[in-house]
Amino acid sequence: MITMKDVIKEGHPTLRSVAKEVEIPASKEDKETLRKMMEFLHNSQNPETAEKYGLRPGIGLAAPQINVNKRMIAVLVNDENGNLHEYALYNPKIVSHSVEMTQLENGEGCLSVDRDVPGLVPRYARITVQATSIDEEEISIRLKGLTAIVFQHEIDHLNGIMFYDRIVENNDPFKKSIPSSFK
Ligand code: 4LI
Ligand code: NI
Repeated sequence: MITMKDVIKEGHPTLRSVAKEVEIPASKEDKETLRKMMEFLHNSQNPETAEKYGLRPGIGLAAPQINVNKRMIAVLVNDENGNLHEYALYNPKIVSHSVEMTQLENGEGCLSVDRDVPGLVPRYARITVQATSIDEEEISIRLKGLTAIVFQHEIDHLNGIMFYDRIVENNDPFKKSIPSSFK
């Protein structure tokens, strides 16, 4: 199973490189890696397993964060409306997005960053993502709010981008934002 010692931290060159496309059909190894990434998110959100293995809670994980330089992400999030979104994907791509932007009111955290980085991260309010699911179905999904933010954060990892690269000082304080009470 994946634990925090498998999660590489800022400064590691893999976090700054562009990850490679996964060839479909995926190898058994790639599928197993993706399955373990989703298992990590479940374990990290379960108080018992998180405590037992010392896991920091996360709602998204990208393969480069475990030093696998391939385009795979896992997202497990209970959104601000209480709906569960569980996605394990190969080669996710944002194919369209809103003009409207949003942000997490309390900023973003990352399992690869062991410090609090203050500041707001502007994100598209709505995105459409095309990808191959872990079951190898071509999917197209429309996402908004917190789920859309997590996807953008994870897809950024596939392109060597960290959330703090996008922090802006002059942010519109009246912009609609996602409150920190989403859990
Ligand atoms: C416990 C059990 C306050 C500070 C509020 C915690 C189960 C920050 C928010 C969680 C912040 C769960 C989260 C992300 C933020 C902050 C990620 C708690 C886990 C909130 C997820 C990828 C950014 C995602 C909302 C610096 C590890 N997650 N909080 N950002 N939660 N969590 N991100 N921001 N300020 N990061 O971190 O998984 S997108 Cl589910
Ligand atoms: Ni991250």
